[in-house]
Amino acid sequence: MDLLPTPSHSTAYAADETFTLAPGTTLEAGPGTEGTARWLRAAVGAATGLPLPSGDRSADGVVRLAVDETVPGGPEAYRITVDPASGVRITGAGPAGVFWGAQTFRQMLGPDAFRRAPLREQAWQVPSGHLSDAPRFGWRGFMLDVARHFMPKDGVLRYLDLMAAHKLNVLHLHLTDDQGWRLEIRRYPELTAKGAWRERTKVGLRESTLWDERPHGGYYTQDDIREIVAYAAERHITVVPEIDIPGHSQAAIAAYPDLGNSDVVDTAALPVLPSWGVNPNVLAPTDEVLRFYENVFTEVLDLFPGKFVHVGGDECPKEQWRESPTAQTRIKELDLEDEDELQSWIIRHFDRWLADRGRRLIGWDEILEGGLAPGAAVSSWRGFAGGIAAAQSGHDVVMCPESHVYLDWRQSDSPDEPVPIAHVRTLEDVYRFEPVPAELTGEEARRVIGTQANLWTEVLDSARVVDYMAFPRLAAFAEVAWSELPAPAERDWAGFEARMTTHYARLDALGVEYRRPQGPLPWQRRPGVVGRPKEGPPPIV
Ligand code: TNX
Repeated sequence: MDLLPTPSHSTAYAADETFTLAPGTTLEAGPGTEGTARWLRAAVGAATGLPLPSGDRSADGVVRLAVDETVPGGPEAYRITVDPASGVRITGAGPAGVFWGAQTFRQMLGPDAFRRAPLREQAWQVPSGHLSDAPRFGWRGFMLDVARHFMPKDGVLRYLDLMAAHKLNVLHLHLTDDQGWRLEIRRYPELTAKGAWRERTKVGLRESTLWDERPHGGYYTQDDIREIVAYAAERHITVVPEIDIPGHSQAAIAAYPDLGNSDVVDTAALPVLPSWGVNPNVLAPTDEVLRFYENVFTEVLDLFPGKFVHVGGDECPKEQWRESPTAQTRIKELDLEDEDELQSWIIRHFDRWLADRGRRLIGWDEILEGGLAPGAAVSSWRGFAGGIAAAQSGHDVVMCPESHVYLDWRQSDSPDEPVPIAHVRTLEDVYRFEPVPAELTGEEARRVIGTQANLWTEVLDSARVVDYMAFPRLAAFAEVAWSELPAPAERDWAGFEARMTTHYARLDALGVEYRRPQGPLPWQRRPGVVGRPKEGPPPIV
């Protein structure tokens, strides 16, 4: 069946006995499984042309969905039993488990079950037997940077479907950055009127002299976000919004110049940034700026019901604060040691502010500098060190080291890779990624609540290029996040590659423009666009 991610527990199938779905096959949806029943009718129904009407008995067999809390392995665990005569039973420990079971069931039906209409008359068969499965991690994340290049709403919904097919359950949306603000905030309309648009765009990275002279931009209205969040929830995916502070904020400053360090630079002259890199124009550490962002986060909380809110915190150069009389006065008033503590003071402020509202702060590992806010969780991106330190001091960690799961890094050392940046990270490298470092033991290791693959889009200017960089590596990542795999060196890479043959057929049926094993197709190359390839193995910080 070539399931991907591979089930964590047992599978036992009889090769020669199958259950065949037929026009009379009914769907019986127990309490708590209504959402999965809707998904099955919409997705599997479309692919097979079978109506799957409601009913608990049928001569053509029944697909039964049920929640049973005694299924071991946590709320996302599930079991599937297929009997040649009576049909299919998908039992989840909770509603999410039923949904992941339905995803497995679609894989069992074959790659054509991933299309949106039947190709021809065919027998929809699943092998009889029993399967039991549960995820290794509760946070199986994918971060999409919609700030550098905007991805219209439809593209995000499509990615939610792709995530669901891979049993990924957290979509981290990087909504704001120097190059664009992508979320409608009612109270501050200029954030999108001005901050969502840039005049032109650097094509390639620093050394590049090429520009795309077309304006670029776009944003999600609050209704778009409600739709995205609801679509995700129906698929048991949580959307974690990121509003990046106090660095990576030039788009906000371009919209509201008082947010910047106007005693150091002429913030009124700052555009939405058309190029890339770590940027000195950061927020001013004033009460007005805190109030502004409290108001922004108030609307964010209203839109995103999930527990975690990401406040960024990465790459905040401190030069302007060092020069700014306002910032220096603040440091003295608060009796702080230095500018790092000033950043930490801002993050702590929002940690408390979010906690008071029943939420939890998560930020990039720089939030460890100058003292980590109590209760905060850390996205460990500069290697594993930040995550290890955070876990050892009792903070929750999402492991997403750039050295392993930054999907904007090039996939081979061929000059044909479109915009070859950073180090080579192959499909096999991702497959051999281990999110829990050996240094962590017992209680500390349990602080690693999950893992995430991050896709930054400086050089990914369309959904087609996003597909190319995300896939197939996101499939390998999904297996790392879901399945109980042996230590990296012992992982069955050949077996994974063999299963990928079937999985490529699923991705083809889904219309994903993944990178082929033999490399980019001619139209996927971008000759002349300058990247920043780096030699040697990636740094393990
Ligand atoms: C670092 S990861 C960044 C991003 C860039 C990325 C490019 C992180 C928190 N900051 O702003 O897009 O590298 O790989």
